[in-house]
Amino acid sequence: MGLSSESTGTEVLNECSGVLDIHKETQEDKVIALAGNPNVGKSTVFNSLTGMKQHTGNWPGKTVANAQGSCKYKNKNYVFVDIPGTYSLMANSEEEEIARDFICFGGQDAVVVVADATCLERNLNLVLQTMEISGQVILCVNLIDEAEKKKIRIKLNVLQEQLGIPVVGTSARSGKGLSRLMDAVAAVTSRKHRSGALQIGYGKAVEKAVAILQPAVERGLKSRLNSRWASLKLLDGDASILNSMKKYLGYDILSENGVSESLSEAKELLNAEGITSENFRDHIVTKIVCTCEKISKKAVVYEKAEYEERDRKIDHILTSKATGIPIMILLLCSIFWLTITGANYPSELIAEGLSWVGSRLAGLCVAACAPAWVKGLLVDGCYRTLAWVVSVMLPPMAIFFPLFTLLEDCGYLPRVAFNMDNFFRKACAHGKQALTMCMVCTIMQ
Ligand SMILES: Nc1nc2c(ncn2[C@@H]2O[C@H](COP(=O)(O)OP(=O)(O)OP(=O)(O)O)[C@@H](O)[C@H]2O)c(=O)[nH]1
Ligand SMILES: [Mg+2]
Repeated sequence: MGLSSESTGTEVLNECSGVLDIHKETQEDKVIALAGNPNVGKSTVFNSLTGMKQHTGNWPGKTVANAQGSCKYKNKNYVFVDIPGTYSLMANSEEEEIARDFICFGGQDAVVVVADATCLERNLNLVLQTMEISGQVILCVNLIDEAEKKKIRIKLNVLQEQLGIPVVGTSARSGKGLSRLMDAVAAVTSRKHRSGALQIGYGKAVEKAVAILQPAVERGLKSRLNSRWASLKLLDGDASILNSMKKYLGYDILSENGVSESLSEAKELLNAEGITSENFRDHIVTKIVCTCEKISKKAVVYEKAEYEERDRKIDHILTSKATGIPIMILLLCSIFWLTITGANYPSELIAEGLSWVGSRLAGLCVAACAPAWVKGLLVDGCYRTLAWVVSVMLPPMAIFFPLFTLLEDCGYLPRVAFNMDNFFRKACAHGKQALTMCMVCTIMQ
């Protein structure tokens, strides 16, 4: 679905105004958060299940705020919340903070993490981090059709065994696997406690530090957030999650009985083991990444290794500093040139045709002895203005949008966002905005 008033207009803002506002029809409704990396098909899953019209497209960062919609399955009502794409829960941007805060404090009954089957290893990072917060996680391995094209086979049963959570393969665009996903959602939300989910071990020193801190944190949190995960965040000194905790819990966890003292003791222990505030996060991230790699090695089969190799080479050419930016400038300039100059010819033809129709209409007015003001209002005013707008606006749109869609379908737009990110960051913006800018420039020209 493209940009439309339903997907981007005020209705969406109204739906998303309260980050944690969930509109349940009855108390029995189950709330399901849809999380995942950017551009993996979360909104496509959401739209297919709820019949809503969230904006979808082949570039990252379309969903920037939570949106919700409901779906009935086997006589039960589920409220799905489509949250912005995020690569990790160590929030680095506002959308990532929204995603993390919803997973932490949204009070959902389950989280469906949507992952891209063509690059599962990278996506597992978020899956593992989400599992650290919530005990009710389902993994939806989407884009299975794309993976099949690339000769990538995902052993879903191995993945399920390794992670210890339900894993479902889907091709959301064609609706394949979505009923199995709903079965998994129904099963997870109908049982209260589950065990067997993988828990990452961070090594002796960190585990000892967590053991010191966790009991005090557990008492302070009163079961409102996973205490092990919160303890790791306190050890990390993540200011953003501390602020969110204050905001959503309504109190400062550090001022709760014994938390600050235990935190100092745990940090002392870590320092003695050579883990400082500077390298703590690296230590954690390394463990998570290594676990993703291990699981991915067992669960993903590349049946055609050279396919991946070819993709990597193309990617390198399209995103490296030396070739990526010149190719991008050349490609975008060619599209703009085609749009601007190419549109002149059909514009002239349409203008001529409509002007011919205009003179016939004027003749008709004279033949019908219509007063001069009627001819002036209808033909010279309304018709000619409309004819001018159509002949000037229609051809560039008819050229630009198909070309832009072509770039979108072949996956070039995320590369443009990547190439532009550095420049946009210097202007306190984000590379993803390059795409909206391209569209605005063309509409304005
Ligand atoms: N081939 C294929 N394409 C899919 C599938 N699911 C989604 N897509 C396409 O993938 C692109 C991204 O889908 P979205 O639903 O916008 O992804 P998202 O995760 O919501 O993206 P953000 O909101 O930007 O994080 C769109 O072009 C979809 O049509 C699928 O199963 N197969
Ligand atoms: Mg989306």
